[in-house]
Amino acid sequence: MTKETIFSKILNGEIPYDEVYSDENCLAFRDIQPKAPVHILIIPRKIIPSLREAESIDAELLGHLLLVAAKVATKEGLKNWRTVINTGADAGQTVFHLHLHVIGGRAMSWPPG
Ligand code: DGP
Repeated sequence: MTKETIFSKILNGEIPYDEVYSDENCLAFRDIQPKAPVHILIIPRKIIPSLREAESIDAELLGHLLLVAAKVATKEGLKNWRTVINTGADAGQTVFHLHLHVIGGRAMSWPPG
């Protein structure tokens, strides 16, 4: 069963977004609430609510998303960046369509809050 989210609406062209990269498997666009000078979201076109629901059949897709993260970060001129996947509400996930954050353009601390 697929559940509609704000990201499926973006994929369906129902709401506007600032595209950074697109291919047949994923879409990358700028986060509407950026936490750093560069904050890009990468989402698979396949609806997977979170990493928890990803399956072995998704292995190639998940690897592709990581390679796209590196591609868009490099395209943005970043040499250092953070790639984040929040999984579950307590981890900070608010949109239940699997997505990678690519965050960069400033120094970051560790651990995250
Ligand atoms: P997370 O908290 O990991 O589920 O990240 C969801 C991110 O999605 C959050 O940083 C804000 C962003 N976001 C929410 N709604 C929209 C939207 O309509 N457009 C864009 N571009 N980003 C959105």
